[in-house]
Amino acid sequence: MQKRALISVSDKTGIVDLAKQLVEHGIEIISTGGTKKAIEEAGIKVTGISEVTGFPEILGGRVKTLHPNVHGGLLAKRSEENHMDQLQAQNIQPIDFVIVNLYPFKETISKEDVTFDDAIENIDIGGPTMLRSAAKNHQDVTVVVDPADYSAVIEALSEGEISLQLKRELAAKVFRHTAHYDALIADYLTNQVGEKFPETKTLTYERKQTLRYGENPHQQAAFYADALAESSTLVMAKQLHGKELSYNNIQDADAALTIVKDFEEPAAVAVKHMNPCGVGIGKNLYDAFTRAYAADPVSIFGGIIALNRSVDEQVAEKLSSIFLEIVIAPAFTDGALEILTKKKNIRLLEVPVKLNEAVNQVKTVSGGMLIQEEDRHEMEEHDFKVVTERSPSDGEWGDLKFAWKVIKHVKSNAILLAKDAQTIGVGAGQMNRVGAAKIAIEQAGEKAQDSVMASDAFFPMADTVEAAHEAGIRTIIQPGGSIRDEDSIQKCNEYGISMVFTGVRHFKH
Ligand code: 93A
Repeated sequence: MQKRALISVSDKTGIVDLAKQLVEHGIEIISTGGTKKAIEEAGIKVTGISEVTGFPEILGGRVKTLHPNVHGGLLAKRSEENHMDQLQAQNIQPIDFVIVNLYPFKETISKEDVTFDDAIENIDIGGPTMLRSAAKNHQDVTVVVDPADYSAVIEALSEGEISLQLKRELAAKVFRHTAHYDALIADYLTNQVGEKFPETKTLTYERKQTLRYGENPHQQAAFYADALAESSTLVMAKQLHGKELSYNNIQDADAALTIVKDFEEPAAVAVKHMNPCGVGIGKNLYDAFTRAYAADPVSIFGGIIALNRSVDEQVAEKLSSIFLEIVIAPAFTDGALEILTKKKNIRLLEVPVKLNEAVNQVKTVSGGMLIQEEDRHEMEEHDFKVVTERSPSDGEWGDLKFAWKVIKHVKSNAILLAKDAQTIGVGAGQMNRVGAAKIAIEQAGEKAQDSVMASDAFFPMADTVEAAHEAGIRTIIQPGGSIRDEDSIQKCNEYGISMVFTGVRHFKH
């Protein structure tokens, strides 16, 4: 029987070549309007879809292939006599190949000036329907959704027959593709009607990169991007220089970017193993980075740096004097690039540093996942409550608020010391609070004197105040809310320490 291929594609890449090869194998081509035109222009004979359906394309193309003559031809099982008899009775011919790619929905909604009507018009109905019919009946129909697979199909044809294995792989790809396509539409419409996380979120991720390995070389890994990610997110960052990002790089870079986004004033953040090891703010970027560096000149080695202003030559010189894995910034001047790209191994990422919409954080647990909004809590002035006899000085208030901003990015249990717009000690990820305090104090050394202390959660007992006092710390910020709060307040009063309660905690596990 005459074999037939239905070709209907929005992305016409490689389609003429494919059609030519199919014709050479004696296959008849059937096409929809635009596709037919493109193939005919190359001098290849094409049967119009209307000749198959006996129906014109109507509603401006909304209905062109949605017809039993098409879907009967796709869904009939060739091995089932009854199916074939019915085709014959209705004068329907089987279709053996389907080559379809869909209306460019994602490209359309990614345009800045997209209208709602444009988006809706780019929801493909007939295309996915053909793809799904053909994929369901892949035993008898070869279905190709990805132009990258054209050559494999032609090669198989030339060798005689398309194996069931290949047909099944192509069918699986189709269902992955249409599932993703629909999820994207669902996400878009959900956003449009303002229904938000968490009940309505469909998770629409696309593989961005297969990674060389995961956290360790014996773990396989890949990097997926939210299909609707905003331009200010890490997945959208442009890499200007350096080797491919690794799994650990991506996590650390994201941590650094997330912290630096919290600041409006010039800020610099150094991250190691997902925790900030130095954060500084200043009157300009150089000033801010100098502080972030001075915060912990040891840990910054091999670190990841995020900055919220354009990197100039002066900052670049300073950066290039240290061994760094990654520098992230909204821009680099030409002079800065010239300096930094002399270093072969440094990775430079350019991404707009601005607050994007709250991101949903996804974490897997065995057999499932957890999803939550990012911790974006911001304090109002009147939410800070002084609970001690002493009040912080003006200078201390500045450092307290700075420390409170940074602490929410430190893994719990977390204690952070700050002085003069820079972190000076970070105790992260400890199993008890006083342990975290001891680490932060030890790291700060003499600088702990007259610094401020922030704690991500309340003090279960007064031992952390005790440790603060011994180090010469003059003021503390913490959520409060422990049944033993009074013990800590009393101790502070005894030592002349001021303490501020925020009423909000910032666990980060
Ligand atoms: O508007 S549709 O949803 N209705 C249809 O019946 C239909 N059939 C194919 N879109 C339909 N298509 C799509 O048209 C295909 O998925 C393909 O993307 C596009 C090709 O149109 P043309 O050949 O006119 O360029």
